[in-house]
Amino acid sequence: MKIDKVKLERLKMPLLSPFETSFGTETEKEYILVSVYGDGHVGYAESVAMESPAYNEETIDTVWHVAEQFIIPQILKAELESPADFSKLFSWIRRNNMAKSAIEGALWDLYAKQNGISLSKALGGEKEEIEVGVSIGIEPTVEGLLKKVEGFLAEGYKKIKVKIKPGIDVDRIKAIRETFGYEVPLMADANSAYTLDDIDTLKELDQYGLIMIEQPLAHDDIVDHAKLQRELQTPICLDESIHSVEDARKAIELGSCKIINIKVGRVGGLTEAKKIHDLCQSHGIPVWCGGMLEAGVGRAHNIAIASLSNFIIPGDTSASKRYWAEDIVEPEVTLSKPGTVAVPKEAGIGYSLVQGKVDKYLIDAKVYR
Ligand code: OSB
Ligand code: MG
Repeated sequence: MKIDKVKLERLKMPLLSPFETSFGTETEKEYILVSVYGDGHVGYAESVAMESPAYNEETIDTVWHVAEQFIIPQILKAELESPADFSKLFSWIRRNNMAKSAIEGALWDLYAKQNGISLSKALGGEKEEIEVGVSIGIEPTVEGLLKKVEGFLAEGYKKIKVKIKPGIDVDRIKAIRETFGYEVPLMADANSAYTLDDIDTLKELDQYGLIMIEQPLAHDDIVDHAKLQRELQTPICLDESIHSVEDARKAIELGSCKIINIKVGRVGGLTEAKKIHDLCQSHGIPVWCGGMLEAGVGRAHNIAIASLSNFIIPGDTSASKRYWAEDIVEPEVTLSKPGTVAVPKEAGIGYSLVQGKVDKYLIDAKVYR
């Protein structure tokens, strides 16, 4: 693969409604769209880094910096056989996984297009459709939360994930169970908001038959999570703590979790995501694909990776209209039937960019040759 040109574009899109987590509230989404050009094709990817380093240490600006100064110059000179070689080439760069993933993902799309196969197929995906759920932020009121849950259940979403934080937790989960029953596939995501001192609250949550509790403890912990898992019936799922297949191996060995949320950006790219998928599969650990409020290009990548066979639990890849008045891709991401997204068969990510919409939300751009 010879790369002729790389383009970084910074977009800012308003969210339909604010999204609150234990670490902050988003009202609009800024992100970097990456285009890599080679052999007459263009590969796309979306960086999932946010404006502030609250979910992890990266930001939109650090991704731009690391991509511009270190990754793109080397990629323009390199002769890659396949995007699977990317991680070896850039193992000298410590972490900066979202920066790596943004470029690697675009190379995967380009590679699939050059070979006339879907990104799903290029990655070894087997499913023709994936089951999806929806992530709901911390709503100002219980009533507001119940309304949202009702609407998403009506759309057929196969998993309801609710954000929690200390003081806004048991009441929310209890209200959902009392209103909609125990059949609803329900989980909570704490985004690292608790410590082992909160064990009583976490044990209380244990009564509600949650499919899992996601990242209850510190973002960089796997030891306390192992202690907590021994005290809980509910499976713990790790998100923030897992940055690599090595992290996953250690967490599984320690018993820190029974489920892993794979986010391609957090782990440095599709190649590493697939390695984590394979490792978990060999240990009987189910995985699912998380989200970072992606627009269409990021969602397309999530759909492709979630087509691998051990993505057993519905992911957070809800339809475009969950967050956006209009998406920048065509077709928009929609549910092919309730709670289900069809995996595109077209070459690459299987979604096209609508240039007029990219331009509408564009706030910065730069081309590298
Ligand atoms: O922890 O999964 C998370 C959004 C931003 C940062 C972290 C997380 C999330 C979500 C939203 O839960 C998932 C989505 O709908 O994209
Ligand atoms: Mg999470």
